[in-house]
Amino acid sequence: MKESVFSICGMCSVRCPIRVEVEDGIVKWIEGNPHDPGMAGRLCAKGSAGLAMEYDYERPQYPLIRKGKRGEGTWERASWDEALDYIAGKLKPIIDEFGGKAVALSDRGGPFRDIHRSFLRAIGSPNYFNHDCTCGRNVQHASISMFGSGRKTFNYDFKNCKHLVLYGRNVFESLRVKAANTIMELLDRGGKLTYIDVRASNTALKATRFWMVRPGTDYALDLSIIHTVLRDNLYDAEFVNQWVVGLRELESFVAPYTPEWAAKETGIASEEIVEFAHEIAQDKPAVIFHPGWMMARYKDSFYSSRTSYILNALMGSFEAPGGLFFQKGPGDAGKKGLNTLMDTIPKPKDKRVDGCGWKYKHFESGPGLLHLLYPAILSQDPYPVKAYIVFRHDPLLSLPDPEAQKKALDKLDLIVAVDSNYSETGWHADVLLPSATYLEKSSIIRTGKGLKPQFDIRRQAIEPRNEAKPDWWIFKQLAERLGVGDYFKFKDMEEFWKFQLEGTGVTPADFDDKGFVNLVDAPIWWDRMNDLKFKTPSKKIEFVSSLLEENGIPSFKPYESPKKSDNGTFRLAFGRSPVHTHGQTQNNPVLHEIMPENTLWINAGQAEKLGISNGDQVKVTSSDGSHSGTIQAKVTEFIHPEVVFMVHGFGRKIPWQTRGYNKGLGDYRFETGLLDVYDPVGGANALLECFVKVEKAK
Ligand SMILES: Nc1nc2c(c(=O)[nH]1)N[C@H]1C(S)=C(S)[C@@H](COP(=O)(O)OP(=O)(O)OC[C@H]3O[C@@H](n4cnc5c(=O)[nH]c(N)nc54)[C@H](O)[C@@H]3O)O[C@H]1N2
Ligand SMILES: Nc1nc2c(c(=O)[nH]1)N[C@H]1C(S)=C(S)[C@@H](COP(=O)(O)OP(=O)(O)OC[C@H]3O[C@@H](n4cnc5c(=O)[nH]c(N)nc54)[C@H](O)[C@@H]3O)O[C@H]1N2
Ligand code: SF4
Ligand SMILES: [Mo]
Repeated sequence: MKESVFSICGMCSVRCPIRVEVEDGIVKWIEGNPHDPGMAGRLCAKGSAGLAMEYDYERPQYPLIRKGKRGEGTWERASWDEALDYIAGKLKPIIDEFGGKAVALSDRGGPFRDIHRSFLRAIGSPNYFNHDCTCGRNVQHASISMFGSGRKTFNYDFKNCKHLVLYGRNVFESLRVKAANTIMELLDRGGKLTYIDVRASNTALKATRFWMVRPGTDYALDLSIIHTVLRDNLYDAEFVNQWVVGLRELESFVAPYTPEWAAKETGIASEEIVEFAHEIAQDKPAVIFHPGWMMARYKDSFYSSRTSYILNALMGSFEAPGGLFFQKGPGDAGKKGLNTLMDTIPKPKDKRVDGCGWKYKHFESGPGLLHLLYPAILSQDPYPVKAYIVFRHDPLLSLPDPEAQKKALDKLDLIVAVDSNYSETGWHADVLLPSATYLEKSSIIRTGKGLKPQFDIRRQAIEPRNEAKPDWWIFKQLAERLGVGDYFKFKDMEEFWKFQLEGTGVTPADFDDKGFVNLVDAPIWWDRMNDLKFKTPSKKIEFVSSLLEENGIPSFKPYESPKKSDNGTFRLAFGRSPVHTHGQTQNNPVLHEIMPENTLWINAGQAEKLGISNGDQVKVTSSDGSHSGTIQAKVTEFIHPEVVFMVHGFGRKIPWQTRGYNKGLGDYRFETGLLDVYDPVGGANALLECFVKVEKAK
């Protein structure tokens, strides 16, 4: 029998809408949801490789309980009852003696969190974490400091944009299918793209203007652009007068940061900076400075992230066609939102173990900061944490310095991993539970915010293969075993959807035709001069931030030049390949074939000094000498001399993944000593404060 199922891709965290064709219980075809104009049937390579992932036998098939030492890879197959009883048997005495707060859980964030977060809440733990300390935290906190709400308050109207400015936001390789398509259209109709990176990525090749900056100097560049915009009166005065607090303070702060000064720091000619400032002023307000992620991985990236938001405000781009728009939810459409399980469970009274929200008032408490869990485990301050559940997250690969992490993790009585692949963290866990893949499970309904808010659905396409189980089932089972099953009364996802949709006027059957339900017909735009909803105390955009000032933190931070490197020592930069997702696809049969290993990009001049030719094997050593490995050199003019680059996620060490095993090098393994190096104001791990030695391999 043939079936067509609307669902949501799970090959990366973008979660694009898809249509899946199933014949006699086997997936035959996956494509972008044709009813969604942004997708129109299109999918990226990773999304298409969902088929290869699904039918790969080198992924967890049944529950495993560790027998040998942690990480050694000696496992015993268990039934679900055995595995769940084992976990509950360990968690119960921990909760009895130390309270629910002694259990921490981390995940990948995103829209499908209600059930496992409810589980954590039900056992009385405030210690929920996600991946964001390694991703968007500095930008998140920069946004909160200026607008009173996080980075996802806004989205980008690429469709009408006249000039898009990207700092290492490699849109054509680090993909979001819809955004990449719309930005291609922007270029086709003559819109401008200014791209700033330390190397020429594929996005640089398509850009109108490419600036190869010295690593870590985006802040200097932005300060000089702001300087020029204010000096030459290029900003949207009407918008700024209406909505901005702190313009005068900004003006005096940027006074010394001239384009001539910035040219020396960044390597970008001062005339080009001035020309650029005048160009964007002509295109305003249809200008977007995308704060991205990659200017946010240094020790002071919080402040550079703020400058990109400041530039958007100076251009008056908020709620202007072609600029940044407020993402509207069901409430803004006059509709009721989804019910959540979390709301039915009392909030734990204990404070977070990482200090977020109380010891560090400027850090949002929501997902906290995972890197602060490790010192708390070691010191037992403010209280002991004894168990860690890691769900759809691989911290040993995504946070710096796996060996340093293991020192803390090994103090725990229990580590449980729930994953649909073998992850580095799962391999080091005590129990590894095989999670159903996105094709094998239904997920909770998600709210899609935007100009036209909607609800969308991930529907199960096929039965789980082997013994995998959907995550909602796993957490419900654990809750029942721990005596809090009353909160999880739903029998299956169908029943949970009904609970979510109660009172909204929408039913699960409404998703049958297209996989989503629009809550409005026309896009919702607010009046940008009179009706913007900033959540700061002043209800304005706070260049001078009340949140920061109240916590004794300056709103503007003087520029400090990043550390220079030479003589065979380089800053190690990393990024994505369009055909891989972090560390989870290196063993995918198809994606492995397309890109089996990574290379080390090195500047041609530097390579010559070191006697390295294109294609040579080179030895890379971490700054403390504790880790090294060899990799093929890619010698190119198109990378800044102070930096070397490798695609993230390779160098996997799980022998059961025979294709990806030991192929290429893992950037994260070179980030030694960086687990506790983070931006003190933004909170994110300073992944780019990493230096390595490079030499020709013997
Ligand atoms: N050195 C270095 N570190 C980095 C980065 C870098 O480029 N270099 N990138 C950073 C960034 S931006 C991010 S976002 C983080 C990402 O770090 P992570 O969030 O850890 O990475 P992901 O690859 O998204 O996936 C985590 C795990 O989810 C599993 N998974 C996938 N689908 C499912 C599912 O349906 N169910 C379950 N249970 N599990 C599933 C995958 O197999 C994988 O093991 O890493 C950060 N860390
Ligand atoms: N194919 C694919 N797409 C993805 C993902 C994936 O795993 N695979 N992951 C998704 C996730 S979680 C995220 S967060 C996004 C990340 O999306 P991006 O941030 O756009 O992508 P990255 O590839 O991590 O990094 C982009 C660039 O930053 C540059 N860079 C390094 N240092 C500097 C600097 O000092 N200044 C500037 N201006 N640039 C610098 C690097 O050279 C690199 O080219 O991608 C998402 N999309
Ligand atoms: S970007 Fe590609 S892999 Fe990620 S969700 Fe979309 S289609 Fe899937
Ligand atoms: Mo990310």
